[in-house]
Amino acid sequence: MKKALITGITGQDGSYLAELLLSKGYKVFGLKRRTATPSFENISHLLDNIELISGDLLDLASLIEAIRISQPDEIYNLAAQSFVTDSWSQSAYTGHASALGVTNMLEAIRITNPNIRFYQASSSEMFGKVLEIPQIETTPFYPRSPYAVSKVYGHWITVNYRESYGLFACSGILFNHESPRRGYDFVTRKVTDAVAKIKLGLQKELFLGNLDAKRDWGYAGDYVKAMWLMLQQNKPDDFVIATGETRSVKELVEVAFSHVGLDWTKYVVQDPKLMRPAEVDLLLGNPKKAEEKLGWKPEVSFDELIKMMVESDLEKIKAKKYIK
Ligand code: NAP
Ligand code: G4F
Repeated sequence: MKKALITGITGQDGSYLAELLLSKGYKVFGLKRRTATPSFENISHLLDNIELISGDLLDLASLIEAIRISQPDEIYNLAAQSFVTDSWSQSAYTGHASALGVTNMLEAIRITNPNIRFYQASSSEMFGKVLEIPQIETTPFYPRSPYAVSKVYGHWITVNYRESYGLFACSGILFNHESPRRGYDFVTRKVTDAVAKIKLGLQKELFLGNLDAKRDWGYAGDYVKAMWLMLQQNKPDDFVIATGETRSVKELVEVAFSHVGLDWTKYVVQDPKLMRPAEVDLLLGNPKKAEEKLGWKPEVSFDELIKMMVESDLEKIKAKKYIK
Protein backbone atom coordinates (compact mmCIF):
# COMPACT_ATOMS: atom_id res chain seq x y z
CA MET A 1 0.00 0.00 0.00
CA LYS A 2 1.38 3.43 -0.98
CA LYS A 3 1.62 6.03 1.77
CA ALA A 4 1.30 9.79 1.41
CA LEU A 5 1.82 12.69 3.79
CA ILE A 6 -0.19 15.84 3.05
CA THR A 7 0.63 19.17 4.67
CA GLY A 8 -2.32 21.59 4.66
CA ILE A 9 -4.78 18.70 4.88
CA THR A 10 -7.44 20.85 6.60
CA GLY A 11 -7.45 23.32 3.69
CA GLN A 12 -9.45 23.21 0.48
CA ASP A 13 -6.96 21.27 -1.63
CA GLY A 14 -5.76 19.01 1.18
CA SER A 15 -9.27 17.67 1.70
CA TYR A 16 -9.85 16.90 -2.00
CA LEU A 17 -6.39 15.36 -2.37
CA ALA A 18 -6.94 13.14 0.69
CA GLU A 19 -10.20 11.89 -0.86
CA LEU A 20 -8.46 11.20 -4.17
CA LEU A 21 -5.57 9.29 -2.57
CA LEU A 22 -7.92 7.26 -0.34
CA SER A 23 -9.91 6.31 -3.46
CA LYS A 24 -6.65 5.04 -4.98
CA GLY A 25 -5.95 2.84 -1.96
CA TYR A 26 -3.29 5.02 -0.29
CA LYS A 27 -2.73 5.21 3.44
CA VAL A 28 -3.09 8.97 4.03
CA PHE A 29 -1.35 10.98 6.76
CA GLY A 30 -1.99 14.67 7.32
CA LEU A 31 0.22 17.20 9.07
CA LYS A 32 -1.94 19.26 11.42
CA ARG A 33 -0.55 22.31 13.18
CA ARG A 34 -1.66 23.11 16.69
CA THR A 35 -4.46 25.70 16.82
CA ALA A 36 -6.52 26.69 19.87
CA THR A 37 -9.76 25.78 18.10
CA PRO A 38 -9.07 23.26 15.35
CA SER A 39 -11.12 23.50 12.15
CA PHE A 40 -11.90 20.11 10.66
CA GLU A 41 -14.83 21.32 8.55
CA ASN A 42 -13.29 20.16 5.27
CA ILE A 43 -12.09 16.78 6.53
CA SER A 44 -14.64 15.78 9.20
CA HIS A 45 -15.98 13.08 6.85
CA LEU A 46 -12.45 11.64 6.45
CA LEU A 47 -11.27 11.56 10.05
CA ASP A 48 -11.86 7.79 10.49
CA ASN A 49 -9.77 7.03 7.40
CA ILE A 50 -6.75 9.30 7.73
CA GLU A 51 -4.09 9.73 10.39
CA LEU A 52 -3.27 13.23 11.62
CA ILE A 53 0.23 14.02 12.86
CA SER A 54 0.95 17.12 14.87
CA GLY A 55 3.54 19.40 13.26
CA ASP A 56 4.28 22.77 11.71
CA LEU A 57 6.13 23.80 8.56
CA LEU A 58 8.12 26.25 10.69
CA ASP A 59 9.50 23.44 12.86
CA LEU A 60 11.98 21.18 11.05
CA ALA A 61 12.11 18.61 13.86
CA SER A 62 8.34 18.16 13.69
CA LEU A 63 8.58 17.47 9.94
CA ILE A 64 11.33 14.90 10.44
CA GLU A 65 9.18 13.25 13.11
CA ALA A 66 6.13 13.30 10.80
CA ILE A 67 8.17 11.50 8.13
CA ARG A 68 9.46 8.99 10.71
CA ILE A 69 5.89 8.19 11.78
CA SER A 70 4.30 8.07 8.31
CA GLN A 71 7.18 6.62 6.21
CA PRO A 72 5.61 8.16 3.08
CA ASP A 73 6.29 7.36 -0.56
CA GLU A 74 4.97 10.80 -1.51
CA ILE A 75 4.72 14.18 0.24
CA TYR A 76 2.34 16.88 -0.97
CA ASN A 77 3.30 20.25 0.49
CA LEU A 78 0.05 22.21 0.38
CA ALA A 79 0.44 24.13 3.65
CA ALA A 80 0.97 27.88 3.35
CA GLN A 81 -0.28 31.28 4.43
CA SER A 82 -2.33 31.32 1.26
CA PHE A 83 -4.37 34.55 1.47
CA VAL A 84 -2.71 37.22 -0.69
CA THR A 85 -4.32 40.21 1.12
CA ASP A 86 -2.95 39.19 4.52
CA SER A 87 0.52 38.71 3.10
CA TRP A 88 1.02 42.52 3.23
CA SER A 89 0.04 42.76 6.90
CA GLN A 90 1.98 39.56 7.82
CA SER A 91 4.76 39.59 5.26
CA ALA A 92 7.52 38.10 7.42
CA TYR A 93 5.23 35.33 8.68
CA THR A 94 4.13 34.61 5.09
CA GLY A 95 7.79 34.28 4.11
CA HIS A 96 8.52 31.95 7.01
CA ALA A 97 5.59 29.65 6.26
CA SER A 98 5.27 29.78 2.47
CA ALA A 99 8.96 30.14 1.54
CA LEU A 100 11.25 28.78 4.29
CA GLY A 101 8.62 26.16 5.19
CA VAL A 102 9.35 24.59 1.80
CA THR A 103 13.06 24.42 2.60
CA ASN A 104 12.24 22.80 5.93
CA MET A 105 10.23 20.08 4.20
CA LEU A 106 12.88 19.50 1.53
CA GLU A 107 15.56 19.30 4.21
CA ALA A 108 13.45 16.82 6.17
CA ILE A 109 13.24 14.65 3.04
CA ARG A 110 16.95 14.99 2.25
CA ILE A 111 17.91 14.03 5.81
CA THR A 112 15.47 11.13 6.28
CA ASN A 113 14.74 9.54 2.91
CA PRO A 114 15.73 11.21 -0.40
CA ASN A 115 13.62 8.68 -2.32
CA ILE A 116 10.36 10.32 -1.17
CA ARG A 117 8.58 12.02 -4.07
CA PHE A 118 7.73 15.67 -3.36
CA TYR A 119 5.01 18.00 -4.69
CA GLN A 120 5.24 21.76 -4.06
CA ALA A 121 2.09 23.88 -4.31
CA SER A 122 3.34 26.76 -6.44
CA SER A 123 1.05 29.47 -7.73
CA SER A 124 0.12 31.48 -10.81
CA GLU A 125 0.49 34.52 -8.52
CA MET A 126 4.22 34.15 -9.28
CA PHE A 127 3.51 35.51 -12.81
CA GLY A 128 2.04 38.65 -11.21
CA LYS A 129 2.44 41.58 -13.57
CA VAL A 130 2.45 39.18 -16.45
CA LEU A 131 5.26 39.28 -18.98
CA GLU A 132 3.50 36.97 -21.44
CA ILE A 133 -0.13 36.00 -22.26
CA PRO A 134 -1.03 33.21 -21.82
CA GLN A 135 1.39 32.11 -19.09
CA ILE A 136 3.30 28.83 -19.51
CA GLU A 137 6.05 27.05 -17.52
CA THR A 138 8.81 29.22 -19.02
CA THR A 139 7.07 32.60 -18.56
CA PRO A 140 9.29 34.76 -16.31
CA PHE A 141 7.96 35.56 -12.84
CA TYR A 142 7.06 39.09 -11.66
CA PRO A 143 5.50 38.63 -8.20
CA ARG A 144 3.27 41.44 -6.90
CA SER A 145 2.71 40.52 -3.23
CA PRO A 146 4.73 39.14 -0.30
CA TYR A 147 2.74 35.92 -0.84
CA ALA A 148 3.81 35.70 -4.47
CA VAL A 149 7.43 36.49 -3.59
CA SER A 150 7.41 33.67 -1.04
CA LYS A 151 5.96 31.28 -3.63
CA VAL A 152 8.72 32.19 -6.10
CA TYR A 153 11.24 31.18 -3.42
CA GLY A 154 9.30 27.94 -2.79
CA HIS A 155 9.33 27.17 -6.51
CA TRP A 156 13.05 27.75 -7.00
CA ILE A 157 14.12 25.91 -3.85
CA THR A 158 12.13 22.92 -5.12
CA VAL A 159 13.91 23.12 -8.49
CA ASN A 160 17.21 23.60 -6.66
CA TYR A 161 16.83 20.50 -4.47
CA ARG A 162 15.92 18.50 -7.57
CA GLU A 163 19.08 19.71 -9.33
CA SER A 164 21.38 19.66 -6.27
CA TYR A 165 20.37 16.35 -4.68
CA GLY A 166 18.46 14.54 -7.43
CA LEU A 167 15.22 14.60 -5.43
CA PHE A 168 12.02 13.68 -7.25
CA ALA A 169 10.62 17.16 -6.60
CA CYS A 170 7.87 18.75 -8.71
CA SER A 171 6.41 22.23 -8.68
CA GLY A 172 2.80 22.55 -9.75
CA ILE A 173 2.08 26.10 -10.94
CA LEU A 174 -1.63 26.09 -10.26
CA PHE A 175 -3.97 28.86 -11.33
CA ASN A 176 -6.89 29.81 -9.06
CA HIS A 177 -9.08 26.86 -8.18
CA GLU A 178 -12.22 26.98 -6.12
CA SER A 179 -14.95 24.80 -4.63
CA PRO A 180 -17.62 24.72 -1.93
CA ARG A 181 -14.70 24.14 0.50
CA ARG A 182 -12.92 27.38 -0.43
CA GLY A 183 -12.08 29.71 2.48
CA TYR A 184 -14.57 32.57 2.95
CA ASP A 185 -11.87 35.26 2.43
CA PHE A 186 -11.30 34.42 -1.23
CA VAL A 187 -13.40 36.33 -3.73
CA THR A 188 -15.36 33.41 -5.23
CA ARG A 189 -16.53 32.13 -1.84
CA LYS A 190 -17.12 35.63 -0.52
CA VAL A 191 -19.42 36.20 -3.51
CA THR A 192 -21.27 32.84 -3.44
CA ASP A 193 -21.81 33.04 0.34
CA ALA A 194 -23.15 36.60 0.00
CA VAL A 195 -25.40 35.67 -2.93
CA ALA A 196 -26.92 32.87 -0.85
CA LYS A 197 -27.42 35.15 2.17
CA ILE A 198 -28.91 37.96 0.06
CA LYS A 199 -31.26 35.50 -1.65
CA LEU A 200 -32.40 34.23 1.76
CA GLY A 201 -32.87 37.76 3.13
CA LEU A 202 -29.94 37.55 5.57
CA GLN A 203 -27.63 40.15 3.97
CA LYS A 204 -28.26 43.39 2.07
CA GLU A 205 -24.99 44.37 0.37
CA LEU A 206 -21.73 42.87 -0.80
CA PHE A 207 -18.56 44.98 -0.49
CA LEU A 208 -15.84 44.15 -3.01
CA GLY A 209 -12.54 45.61 -4.20
CA ASN A 210 -11.27 45.50 -7.77
CA LEU A 211 -13.99 44.22 -10.12
CA ASP A 212 -11.76 44.38 -13.21
CA ALA A 213 -9.11 41.85 -12.13
CA LYS A 214 -9.17 38.72 -14.27
CA ARG A 215 -8.45 35.19 -13.14
CA ASP A 216 -8.26 31.73 -14.72
CA TRP A 217 -10.64 29.93 -12.35
CA GLY A 218 -10.97 26.13 -12.23
CA TYR A 219 -12.39 23.48 -9.89
CA ALA A 220 -10.19 22.24 -7.01
CA GLY A 221 -11.42 18.64 -7.44
CA ASP A 222 -9.93 18.64 -10.96
CA TYR A 223 -6.66 20.26 -9.88
CA VAL A 224 -5.69 17.74 -7.18
CA LYS A 225 -5.70 15.04 -9.87
CA ALA A 226 -2.89 16.93 -11.60
CA MET A 227 -0.86 16.99 -8.36
CA TRP A 228 -1.08 13.21 -8.11
CA LEU A 229 -0.28 12.70 -11.80
CA MET A 230 2.92 14.78 -11.48
CA LEU A 231 4.28 12.36 -8.87
CA GLN A 232 3.47 9.28 -11.01
CA GLN A 233 5.75 10.28 -13.93
CA ASN A 234 9.15 8.76 -14.72
CA LYS A 235 10.90 12.12 -14.27
CA PRO A 236 10.19 15.06 -11.96
CA ASP A 237 9.09 18.23 -13.75
CA ASP A 238 7.09 21.45 -13.33
CA PHE A 239 3.64 22.02 -14.82
CA VAL A 240 1.16 24.85 -15.33
CA ILE A 241 -2.36 23.74 -14.34
CA ALA A 242 -5.11 26.01 -15.65
CA THR A 243 -8.31 26.06 -17.69
CA GLY A 244 -7.08 28.32 -20.49
CA GLU A 245 -9.99 30.75 -19.91
CA THR A 246 -10.06 33.98 -17.95
CA ARG A 247 -12.97 35.88 -16.36
CA SER A 248 -13.18 39.20 -14.49
CA VAL A 249 -14.44 39.53 -10.92
CA LYS A 250 -17.40 41.40 -12.45
CA GLU A 251 -18.24 38.38 -14.63
CA LEU A 252 -17.99 36.13 -11.56
CA VAL A 253 -20.46 38.37 -9.72
CA GLU A 254 -22.87 38.44 -12.71
CA VAL A 255 -22.88 34.63 -13.01
CA ALA A 256 -23.37 34.09 -9.25
CA PHE A 257 -26.22 36.62 -8.81
CA SER A 258 -28.01 35.64 -12.00
CA HIS A 259 -28.03 32.00 -10.88
CA VAL A 260 -30.53 32.98 -8.15
CA GLY A 261 -32.37 35.47 -10.38
CA LEU A 262 -30.89 38.66 -8.87
CA ASP A 263 -29.40 41.76 -10.54
CA TRP A 264 -25.91 42.19 -9.05
CA THR A 265 -25.82 45.96 -9.63
CA LYS A 266 -28.41 46.41 -6.87
CA TYR A 267 -26.25 44.74 -4.21
CA VAL A 268 -22.54 45.11 -4.99
CA VAL A 269 -20.71 48.11 -3.51
CA GLN A 270 -17.08 48.86 -4.40
CA ASP A 271 -14.99 49.61 -1.34
CA PRO A 272 -11.60 51.30 -1.91
CA LYS A 273 -10.35 49.72 1.34
CA LEU A 274 -10.50 46.33 -0.39
CA MET A 275 -8.12 47.37 -3.20
CA ARG A 276 -4.65 45.81 -2.95
CA PRO A 277 -1.41 47.82 -2.73
CA ALA A 278 -0.29 46.07 -5.93
CA GLU A 279 -2.72 44.11 -8.08
CA VAL A 280 -2.37 41.17 -10.45
CA ASP A 281 -4.57 42.37 -13.31
CA LEU A 282 -4.75 39.30 -15.49
CA LEU A 283 -3.98 35.62 -15.14
CA LEU A 284 -4.50 33.20 -18.01
CA GLY A 285 -2.71 29.88 -18.14
CA ASN A 286 -1.98 27.50 -20.99
CA PRO A 287 -2.10 23.90 -19.65
CA LYS A 288 -0.82 22.34 -22.92
CA LYS A 289 2.20 20.66 -21.30
CA ALA A 290 0.02 19.05 -18.61
CA GLU A 291 -2.46 17.90 -21.24
CA GLU A 292 0.28 16.34 -23.37
CA LYS A 293 2.53 14.83 -20.68
CA LEU A 294 0.09 14.09 -17.83
CA GLY A 295 -3.06 13.50 -19.87
CA TRP A 296 -4.75 16.06 -17.55
CA LYS A 297 -7.73 18.20 -18.55
CA PRO A 298 -10.11 20.31 -16.46
CA GLU A 299 -13.63 18.87 -16.37
CA VAL A 300 -15.79 21.44 -14.54
CA SER A 301 -16.56 24.70 -16.40
CA PHE A 302 -16.56 28.14 -14.79
CA ASP A 303 -20.38 28.43 -14.85
CA GLU A 304 -20.79 24.92 -13.37
CA LEU A 305 -18.27 25.77 -10.65
CA ILE A 306 -20.00 28.99 -9.57
CA LYS A 307 -23.41 27.32 -9.69
CA MET A 308 -22.07 24.44 -7.53
CA MET A 309 -20.71 26.94 -4.96
CA VAL A 310 -23.92 29.04 -4.81
CA GLU A 311 -26.07 25.90 -4.42
CA SER A 312 -23.80 24.55 -1.69
CA ASP A 313 -23.87 27.86 0.22
CA LEU A 314 -27.66 28.04 -0.05
CA GLU A 315 -27.91 24.53 1.44
CA LYS A 316 -25.38 25.23 4.21
CA ILE A 317 -27.10 28.46 5.27
CA LYS A 318 -30.56 26.92 5.16
CA ALA A 319 -29.36 24.02 7.30
CA LYS A 320 -27.79 26.40 9.84
CA LYS A 321 -30.78 28.75 9.98
CA TYR A 322 -33.44 26.07 9.54
CA ILE A 323 -34.83 27.93 6.50
CA LYS A 324 -36.79 25.89 3.95
P1 NAP B 1 -5.91 26.83 2.27
O1 NAP B 1 -7.32 26.35 2.15
O2 NAP B 1 -5.66 28.20 2.76
O3 NAP B 1 -5.15 25.78 3.23
C1 NAP B 1 -3.88 26.08 3.75
C2 NAP B 1 -3.50 24.95 4.69
O4 NAP B 1 -2.19 25.19 5.19
C3 NAP B 1 -4.41 24.77 5.90
O5 NAP B 1 -4.59 23.39 6.14
C4 NAP B 1 -3.58 25.37 7.04
O6 NAP B 1 -3.87 24.80 8.31
C5 NAP B 1 -2.18 24.94 6.60
N1 NAP B 1 -1.08 25.70 7.20
C6 NAP B 1 -0.89 27.04 7.16
N2 NAP B 1 0.26 27.36 7.78
C7 NAP B 1 0.80 26.20 8.22
C8 NAP B 1 1.98 25.88 8.92
N3 NAP B 1 2.83 26.82 9.33
N4 NAP B 1 2.24 24.58 9.23
C9 NAP B 1 1.37 23.61 8.85
N5 NAP B 1 0.22 23.86 8.18
C10 NAP B 1 -0.06 25.14 7.87
O7 NAP B 1 -5.16 26.68 0.87
P2 NAP B 1 -5.60 25.89 -0.46
O8 NAP B 1 -6.46 26.78 -1.28
O9 NAP B 1 -6.02 24.54 -0.10
O10 NAP B 1 -4.20 25.85 -1.23
C11 NAP B 1 -3.26 24.82 -0.98
C12 NAP B 1 -1.89 25.27 -1.40
O11 NAP B 1 -1.88 25.60 -2.79
C13 NAP B 1 -1.38 26.52 -0.69
O12 NAP B 1 0.03 26.37 -0.55
C14 NAP B 1 -1.68 27.65 -1.66
O13 NAP B 1 -0.79 28.73 -1.45
C15 NAP B 1 -1.44 26.94 -2.98
N6 NAP B 1 -2.21 27.42 -4.12
C16 NAP B 1 -3.56 27.55 -4.03
C17 NAP B 1 -4.27 27.96 -5.15
C18 NAP B 1 -5.78 28.09 -5.10
O14 NAP B 1 -6.33 28.75 -5.99
N7 NAP B 1 -6.45 27.49 -4.13
C19 NAP B 1 -3.60 28.24 -6.35
C20 NAP B 1 -2.22 28.08 -6.40
C21 NAP B 1 -1.53 27.66 -5.28
P3 NAP B 1 -4.92 25.45 9.35
O15 NAP B 1 -6.21 24.72 9.13
O16 NAP B 1 -4.31 25.17 10.67
O17 NAP B 1 -5.02 26.93 9.03
O1 G4F C 1 -9.83 35.30 -4.50
P1 G4F C 1 -8.59 36.10 -4.32
O2 G4F C 1 -8.29 36.57 -2.95
O3 G4F C 1 -7.43 35.20 -4.93
P2 G4F C 1 -5.95 35.55 -5.45
O4 G4F C 1 -5.41 36.78 -4.85
O5 G4F C 1 -5.98 35.47 -6.93
O6 G4F C 1 -5.11 34.32 -4.85
C1 G4F C 1 -5.61 32.98 -4.88
O7 G4F C 1 -5.17 32.36 -6.06
C2 G4F C 1 -3.73 32.21 -6.16
C3 G4F C 1 -3.45 31.54 -7.51
O8 G4F C 1 -3.34 32.52 -8.50
C4 G4F C 1 -3.26 31.37 -4.99
F1 G4F C 1 -1.92 31.16 -5.11
C5 G4F C 1 -3.59 32.08 -3.68
O9 G4F C 1 -3.21 31.24 -2.59
C6 G4F C 1 -5.11 32.26 -3.63
O10 G4F C 1 -5.72 31.01 -3.53
O11 G4F C 1 -8.64 37.37 -5.28
C7 G4F C 1 -8.90 37.28 -6.66
C8 G4F C 1 -9.08 38.66 -7.25
C9 G4F C 1 -7.99 39.67 -6.89
O12 G4F C 1 -7.62 40.38 -8.03
C10 G4F C 1 -8.64 40.62 -5.90
O13 G4F C 1 -8.13 41.95 -5.90
O14 G4F C 1 -10.30 39.22 -6.74
C11 G4F C 1 -10.07 40.59 -6.42
N1 G4F C 1 -11.06 40.99 -5.41
C12 G4F C 1 -11.98 42.00 -5.57
N2 G4F C 1 -12.68 42.16 -4.44
C13 G4F C 1 -11.19 40.49 -4.17
C14 G4F C 1 -12.21 41.22 -3.56
N3 G4F C 1 -10.52 39.51 -3.53
C15 G4F C 1 -10.91 39.21 -2.25
N4 G4F C 1 -10.27 38.21 -1.62
N5 G4F C 1 -11.89 39.92 -1.62
C16 G4F C 1 -12.58 40.95 -2.23
O15 G4F C 1 -13.46 41.55 -1.62
